Amino acid sequence: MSDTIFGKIISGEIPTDFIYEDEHCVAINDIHPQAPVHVLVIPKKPIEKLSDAEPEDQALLGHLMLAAGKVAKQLGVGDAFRLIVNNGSGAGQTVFHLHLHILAGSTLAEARM
Ligand code: DGP
Repeated sequence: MSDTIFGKIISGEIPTDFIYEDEHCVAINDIHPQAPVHVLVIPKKPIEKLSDAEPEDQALLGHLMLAAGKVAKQLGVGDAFRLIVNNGSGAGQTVFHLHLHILAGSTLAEARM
């Protein structure tokens, strides 16, 4: 598992409520929400950033998108949400364990992501 905060969350070293979990990923509420719904979908495999993903990760990347759709449905925002991946510090990535941001809710237009 990665040495990042997300690696520690996934391993259970830092106890965190998972709002979704399956064999390949977890979803947690973002600690600094930028919209009424702001959830992170995090693969259990510790890929640092999207541009480090390899062809062998193709199925996992698809899985993350499908999981995001399921989580959005579970949260009641299945018809109106935005997915964001910050890739690299120049794009605002701060935790170097790949994750998808799901943003939704009434103030989505104001989200700063
Ligand atoms: P990014 O900038 O794309 O790397 O997004 C990292 C996000 O992770 C940021 O929106 C804040 C969130 N975050 C950082 N540390 C924690 C934590 O310990 N718990 C939770 N739930 N979220 C965190």
